[in-house]
Amino acid sequence: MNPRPDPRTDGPSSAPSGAPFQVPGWVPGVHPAWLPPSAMRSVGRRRVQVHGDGPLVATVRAEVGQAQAHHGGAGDGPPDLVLALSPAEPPDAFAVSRAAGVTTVAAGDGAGLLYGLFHVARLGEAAFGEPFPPRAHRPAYERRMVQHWDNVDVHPVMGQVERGYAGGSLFWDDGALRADLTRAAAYARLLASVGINAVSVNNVNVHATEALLLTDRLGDVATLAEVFRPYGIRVHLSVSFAAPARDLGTADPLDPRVAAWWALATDRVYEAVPDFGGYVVKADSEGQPGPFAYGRSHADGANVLAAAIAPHGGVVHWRAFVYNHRQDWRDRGTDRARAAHDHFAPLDGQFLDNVVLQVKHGPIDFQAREPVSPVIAAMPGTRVAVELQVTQEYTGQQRHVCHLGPMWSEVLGFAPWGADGPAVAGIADGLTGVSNAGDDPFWTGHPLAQANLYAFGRLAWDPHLDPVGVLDEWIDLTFAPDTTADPGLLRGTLHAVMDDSWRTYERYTAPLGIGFMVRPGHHYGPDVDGYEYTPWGTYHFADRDGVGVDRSTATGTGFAGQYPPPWSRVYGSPRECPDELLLFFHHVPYGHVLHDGTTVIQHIYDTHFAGAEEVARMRRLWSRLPAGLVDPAVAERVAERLDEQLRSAREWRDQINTYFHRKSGVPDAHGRRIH
Ligand code: GCW
Repeated sequence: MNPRPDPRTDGPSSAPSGAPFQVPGWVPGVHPAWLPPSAMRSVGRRRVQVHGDGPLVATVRAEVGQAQAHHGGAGDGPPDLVLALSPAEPPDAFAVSRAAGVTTVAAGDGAGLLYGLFHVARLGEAAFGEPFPPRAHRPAYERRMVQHWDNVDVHPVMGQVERGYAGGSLFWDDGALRADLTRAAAYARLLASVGINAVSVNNVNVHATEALLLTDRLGDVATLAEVFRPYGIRVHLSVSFAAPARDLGTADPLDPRVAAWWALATDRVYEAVPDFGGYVVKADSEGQPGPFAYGRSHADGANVLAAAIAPHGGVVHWRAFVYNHRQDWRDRGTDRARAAHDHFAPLDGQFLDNVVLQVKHGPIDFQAREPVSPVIAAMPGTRVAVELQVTQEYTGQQRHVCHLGPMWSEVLGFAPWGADGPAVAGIADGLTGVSNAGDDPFWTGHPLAQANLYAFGRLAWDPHLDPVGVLDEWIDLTFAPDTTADPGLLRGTLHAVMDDSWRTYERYTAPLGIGFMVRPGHHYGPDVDGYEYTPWGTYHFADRDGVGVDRSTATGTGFAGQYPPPWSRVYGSPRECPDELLLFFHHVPYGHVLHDGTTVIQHIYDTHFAGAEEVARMRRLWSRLPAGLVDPAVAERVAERLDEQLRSAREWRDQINTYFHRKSGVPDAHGRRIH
């Protein structure tokens, strides 16, 4: 083994004082998520050698030391596990092998060594069994990013964390950086253990106080960077496109004074945070300022920031979530789904190399069912990151179990040019996920929602992973089933409750891809017409004859034509369109027959009865877990949330069924109770 310096992370040291790095401890009263002491047991029981230098290697040493202190190590003698830097591996990557009783992790740099260590933890005892040849592990994407919609000040409507369902922010508390960042440090460790290497620490809606992070409050950003650095995570900042206007009275991206302003501001950022990751920008979107105010394009807008940050090696995540949120509901020609493609596809090739266009996975807004955004396939000359919403704004707000791994895996596996062409996973340059974590004792409100954060990280590392396998990893680490009285029952119950929970959620909420039907504002619970006559562009157009949005090219808004073939044809035809997206693409009569032979109206009734029943079953299964099989605090929190999920699922069922029964006058073929 030939240890070499760690080029990517040999920058600011993790321990400026020279004190050895301390692994963040378990915080009393806080659930350890997927890294309880037992998760590191296979490592901690063994003799381990760590070779190499650099801040992240120091973190690996500290992790090994802590695990051994906890599990007794294995005394003197030849090593069972060798973790070493190796010039043969690229940055972030590692290879793991086992021969002659020694398991070896050879990593390209300190980050790779850290990921290799957590990989061994995931393997558990299997890492120390039969010999196996080197297996290479390389992340699919250079940047695997979690974004926070955390406000510094408590926002009068959105609170401390916009769309946060897990208590307060891990970073900010009522206007100030938290004095105690112990939880943030433990969070960094959790994220790194699944391969996350970038985090943005404030909301994309940048309000007055948050705008100061870029300038007057850089010290706060530097402090957070110190917390994340030992785990190889770079800090990014959401900034306001209008930031220069405070000094210059303009933010026109083509004004040289504006370019100079960004260059100077960015130099100062890097003085404070030498490994700063970059900017995240929501421009011309839902009231945020942007280049349109100056008659400039989004390429002009993104490039002025990108040029300022390029010399420092930073990136700009520029969001494609640009649409008219003040449209007239009477105007059937305007289609929100079209907006991102209309705005961005013509700009392909015009963005600087360090701009990453960040595209929500669907064309509308993180609904439980949407087609994959056509923007992803339309920008071959642009770096694109797919944005996923780990926080469950539209998927039950962490009161409902809704395991999102299977949905994300479908998105990542979608092949825009048909089965012979590449899939989203291969087209994208990165994944970003809006975090679901906060200062709640379970991190995510619903303890089972931890699995969504886990799955996001794992899919950002390898988008081809099987979501059921990922859930098993999470179960093994979090619950250590093998140490319980009935491993099969525990694992089986978790799978039964979680595996299909996204489809269950879909069944009892808005039908056949139509989306929304949520209560306006907070977006929890049903309200079929809640958004129907609003300016937000999210309509279902139900009348006595039928429901759905005609987005075909032949007779509708033409959105289906934004896809390449075969999807432009498939989505454009009510006959070929997949059932689950029928109402997203077509307005059809209630009697329209789906591929499975049922009518649309009967499908609505059937799925809503079935979805609510499925939740009742989930709740029953959970209540049958014998006491002691899971931590009582977890058992109780999950039980409470399942009670609420059942109440809410029945509310959804009854409102949706009643609404469509009254509209259509068509009775349920099975004569079930509709109100
Ligand atoms: O889903 C919507 C949310 C907004 C959010 C916006 C966005 C941060 O309702 O709260 O704002 O998307 O993604 O910018």
